Amino acid sequence: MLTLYYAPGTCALASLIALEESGLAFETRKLSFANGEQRSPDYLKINPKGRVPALVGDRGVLTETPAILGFIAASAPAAKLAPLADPFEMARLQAFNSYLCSTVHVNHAHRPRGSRWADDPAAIEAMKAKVPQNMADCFTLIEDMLEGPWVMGETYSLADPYLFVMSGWLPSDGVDPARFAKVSDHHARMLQRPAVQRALAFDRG
Ligand SMILES: N[C@@H](CCC(=O)N[C@@H](CS)C(=O)NCC(=O)O)C(=O)O
Repeated sequence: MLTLYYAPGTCALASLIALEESGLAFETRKLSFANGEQRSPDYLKINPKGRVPALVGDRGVLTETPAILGFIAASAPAAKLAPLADPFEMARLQAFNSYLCSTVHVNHAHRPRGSRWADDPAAIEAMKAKVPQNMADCFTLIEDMLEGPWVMGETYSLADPYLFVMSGWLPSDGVDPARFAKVSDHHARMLQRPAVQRALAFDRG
């Protein structure tokens, strides 16, 4: 049995959707960021980074969304959530997810989590002011990359829930999603998927 450590409104939603899509048996543990549970001694024993998601299984703890998504896809080959047998396509998928993790998510975090990078309130405000531009630049690139209904083209993969989560942050980051027609279509298409609906019901529940 897998256990996903989760907090509502976070990037952990991508892993939750992936688990819902996979057919793997899993349970969830919700953390309250409002109560600082991600930094509680008990949770830090599971993930010393103090972040979600963390996925716990028989062999130990996995963190970092691209790694968790890759693990889920490889653990449920029948669900066809990644091009596991094609090294080049697999690398393309990982490149996309790595970009979301290392660049898009980090650009977003400069709005709610600027104190990670600076103590000076003026510097924190300056970082926040830059978020709409940085996010729009990222999504201009992503919009140009999208060539089909899904990130990988005709085939749904675990890049899709991850993009869905990041594009869902655009309004709160001061970017009008309507500027990106293909990204907006992708978001709407994702909302039709039962796995996404189940995950969102849990997120909001
Ligand atoms: N690189 C990590 C980032 C994880 C991360 O930053 N998660 C945020 C939620 S989106 C978090 O747990 N923040 C808690 C905090 O900063 O205290 C991943 O992709 O999984």
